[in-house]
Amino acid sequence: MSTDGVRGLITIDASSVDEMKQLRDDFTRFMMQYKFGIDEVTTKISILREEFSHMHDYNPIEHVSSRLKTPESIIDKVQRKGFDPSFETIRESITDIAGVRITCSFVSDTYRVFDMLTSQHDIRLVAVKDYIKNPKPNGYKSLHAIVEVPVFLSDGVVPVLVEVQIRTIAMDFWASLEHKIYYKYDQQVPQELLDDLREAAETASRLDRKMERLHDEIRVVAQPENPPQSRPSDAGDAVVPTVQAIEQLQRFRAHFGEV
Ligand code: 0O2
Repeated sequence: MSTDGVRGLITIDASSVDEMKQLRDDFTRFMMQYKFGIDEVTTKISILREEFSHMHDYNPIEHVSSRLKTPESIIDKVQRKGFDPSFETIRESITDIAGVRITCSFVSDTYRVFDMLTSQHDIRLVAVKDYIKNPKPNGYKSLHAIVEVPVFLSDGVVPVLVEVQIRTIAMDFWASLEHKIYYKYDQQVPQELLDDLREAAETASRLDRKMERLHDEIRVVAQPENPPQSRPSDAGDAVVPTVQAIEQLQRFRAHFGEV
């Protein structure tokens, strides 16, 4: 080994190692709470999605994705914003550690899903930013909600903040392209491209309005006598009783009434 290499080594005493281990465990526990917060919210959304499909023969949710901010990017944000690096301060001031994105077909669905989710009694609505009604100057549209959900751990319950973004397919398409362009140009996007993006956002909004109008018209005109059953999952299929099961239940009830 070269002497340069030896000189480069840092001596870490036992108490520092213990301190690092403790910090790693605390940080892992902190991150896990947000992961469970995401699990709670995505489970709620899956239930709403499946129940709505069965009861209304219509699915307002196209796609759901989630992301957990990495520990590195949390620390970056803490440094950038000059926050105190304690877990308590991070918990209070960084509200997008856990993120869930819901993509809907139509604008009205975004508000419907928002209402269905935020009206649940164990969800606390902390903040709302309605960039659909009030788009950002660059054309960005989305409905943002910070919600607090209870996460039940072995030693108690922890309230966890989750950022929920709800938008249409068109808004999502625009936002992911804009995000890529922003990074490609290292945030120095040429004015011409910014103008094109703004125009594309207006085109996306027009498309959203047109698709919703068409959808409303189709629903009024085509009310099939036997609408096809939606099939969200294999397990979902099992909840719809067969004709035989219904007849059996009717016979049983009639017999029960006679006894
Ligand atoms: P990522 O990787 O998607 O999480 P904050 O910056 O979070 O402290 P802010 O800006 O008040 O606070 O929050 P806001 O306005 O609710 O926006 C937060 C998130 O919304 C962003 O997270 C993006 O996901 C999305 N967003 C907001 N504005 C835009 C936009 O103009 N274009 C696109 N493509 N997305 C946007 P992050 O952390 O930036 O990114």
